[in-house]
Amino acid sequence: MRYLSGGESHGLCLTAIIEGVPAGLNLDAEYINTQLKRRQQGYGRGGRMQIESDRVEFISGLRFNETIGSPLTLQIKNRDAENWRETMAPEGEKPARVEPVTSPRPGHADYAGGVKYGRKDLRDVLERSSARETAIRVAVGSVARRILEKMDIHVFSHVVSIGGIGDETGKDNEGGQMRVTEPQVYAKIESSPLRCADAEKEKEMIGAIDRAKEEGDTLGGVFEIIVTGVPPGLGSHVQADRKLDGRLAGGLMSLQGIKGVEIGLGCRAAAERGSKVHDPFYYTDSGEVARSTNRAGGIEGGISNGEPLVVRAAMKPIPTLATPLPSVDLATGEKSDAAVERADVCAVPAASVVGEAIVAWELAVAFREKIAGDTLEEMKTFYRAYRDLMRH
Ligand code: EPS
Repeated sequence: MRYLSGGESHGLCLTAIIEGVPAGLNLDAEYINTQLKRRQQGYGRGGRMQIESDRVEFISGLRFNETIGSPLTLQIKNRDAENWRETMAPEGEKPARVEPVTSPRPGHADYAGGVKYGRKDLRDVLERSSARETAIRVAVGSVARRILEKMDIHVFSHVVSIGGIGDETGKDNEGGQMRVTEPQVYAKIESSPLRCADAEKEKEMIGAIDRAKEEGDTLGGVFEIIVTGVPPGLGSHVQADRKLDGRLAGGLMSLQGIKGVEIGLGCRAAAERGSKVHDPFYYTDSGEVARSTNRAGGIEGGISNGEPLVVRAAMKPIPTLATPLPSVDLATGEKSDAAVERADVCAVPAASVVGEAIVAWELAVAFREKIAGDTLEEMKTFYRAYRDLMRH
């Protein structure tokens, strides 16, 4: 499976073409829209989310709510495009009243992208580098999530910390993180404005977001993705680009603002002895191979090992500051303040939903490599056969 997307933040729409989705997968817009809505939530988001109400349209590949094997084309309209018609016109002369963006924001793609593509108006860069693009990634990830659900694989996420204020739920990797997937705990996370299971910590986080906003500043944080039902054998140790941990980390690092990815114990493993890092094996009473801990986070040697997948990603604070950092004006050669665009104060809860979509995509791609098939029916049959073989 592969996909490409296109679309600017204030252009007409975001579009993606996915190839390789099995035929016979049941899909409807509501399923994807529910995920798009989850991405739009979260305390600390900016004005754009009041304008948008993201909804997917199927342009090709779906007939009577079933995939037909041909490329699946998805589209999300930008409602805000109406207000940017003149600034974002694909054709014609640039009107004089359309001001160029010439002072790059430290931390954004503005400067490096402007140099790379030779753009004097940095809007040409920021329109595509904007996290608006994550809306279409969630739509694409929803298709992947649908495939995984059919295989009884389920993706969860929650926010672990914001601005250094932490929620300790499950940080131990001794199995504690699995509490997150319990229905009553996950219901709390889904209804929480910060996707946080700990109500006390959440209050502190909200206070920190309010203070950052008052001061024209922004906040980052850490989210965790947990996937249950992952079979052993996805990814491979035999070649660098087939390793599942590398692919998940690459996918998550490609999300705007992500500066670090950890699998299982992650960086904490470096400070511990081997006996406190690796997960002992044992046989259950019914003779199945089991592990007493899951510090590896479900991956060993670049291959899923049958334990739940546990991945954490660290997001830096959003680079658009209402109280701007010092910058330079590339048009005049003078010092200036960085450009100020409307933006979020904190988007970690939204990023955790996008993280789910990215992990779902990477896992579904790895799953399709292992369990191929042009139809969902074939996939189910092949998967059953693989599971049977594993038992012998
Ligand atoms: C976003 C839409 C954007 C930003 C945000 C994410 O819309 P606008 O620029 O019109 O406000 O709010 O992106 C950023 C903060 C960024 O720096 O890229 C969205 O749909 O999630």
